Amino acid sequence: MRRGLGLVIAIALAAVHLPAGARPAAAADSLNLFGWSEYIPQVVIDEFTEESGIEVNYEMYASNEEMLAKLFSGATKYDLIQPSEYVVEALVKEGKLEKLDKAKLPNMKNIAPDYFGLPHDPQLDYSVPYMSGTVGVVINTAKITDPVTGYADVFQEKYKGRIVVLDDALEIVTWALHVLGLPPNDVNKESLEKVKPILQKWLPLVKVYDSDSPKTALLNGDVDLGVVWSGEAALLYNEDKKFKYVLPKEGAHRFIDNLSIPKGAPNSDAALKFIDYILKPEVSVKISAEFPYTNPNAAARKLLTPAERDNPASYPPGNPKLDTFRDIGANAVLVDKLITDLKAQSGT
Ligand code: SPD
Repeated sequence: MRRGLGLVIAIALAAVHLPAGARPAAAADSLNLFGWSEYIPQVVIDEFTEESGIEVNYEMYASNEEMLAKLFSGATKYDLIQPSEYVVEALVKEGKLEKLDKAKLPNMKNIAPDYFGLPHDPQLDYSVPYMSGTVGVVINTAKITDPVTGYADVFQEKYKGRIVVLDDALEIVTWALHVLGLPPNDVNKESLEKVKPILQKWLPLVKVYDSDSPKTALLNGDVDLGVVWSGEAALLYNEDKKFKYVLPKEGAHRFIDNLSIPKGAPNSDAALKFIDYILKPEVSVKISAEFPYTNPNAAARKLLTPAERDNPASYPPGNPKLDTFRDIGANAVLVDKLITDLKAQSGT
């Protein structure tokens, strides 16, 4: 294993407490799916099982790093994972993903052309886009009346204890990079030194860290603004139009979460069947209905309701062209350490 990903995995492993003993081997007609929380509707899984006879064991995670740690611990042999683009890039480099048998994925024709040719997997040989999205600012406009147009507006002393943010070290670091006018992939020892004083001011203002369901603290009124996944903001907007989503003026990025088969997956055929199943437009729209991220399936997009298509968090007006994260190799360890240390210092 090369140094970059090896270190990422090492840091991730150190953070995870594994259950004693490995799990029993999966039955032949089963699928061990390891995906993001709040992302794959149960109805989609149930209907897949009904149609295919394949039982799905679904485990969830809240960050790419958590997923990598469990994947490489070997405690469970996963058949299907849901890595973001920069993790696909790292896993491909390391030879850790199965090449997809496209003959078994006829519904790949539904993927929109702009998801091809991207640096992490230009021909989609190892990954199939599941959903994409942005990370931005959400504001409860019934409570916050001053304009909030970016990160610097969120992290103000007057909002101390009223802020929710994603519990994701890389995300947080890139927000401070943007404020400094640095590109989000410019992550190294020097740039981390530069963002440190900014983050030292920001983190003590945060009330809630939540990557699973940051909308909950906003809906409950525990906080009034935050920096969250676009799909979470879209759900808030559906609930109440007082929740406004803004792409930060300092800069934002687009993420693409994918389905990929880890090397040596015991049930890779079942995994391919699941991928092709969710690529059916009538299935894909069910995912959009429950988790309104940006749907990369062009055929499914045609089936969205006008309200779904007009949700500004799911489909930002003007369709801004945003960069995606790249694999930052061993610098991921520095990112993790910086945020862990700063959180400890700030008592959050
Ligand atoms: N609840 C699903 C959230 C998925 C967010 N994935 C984005 C990763 C960005 N680095």
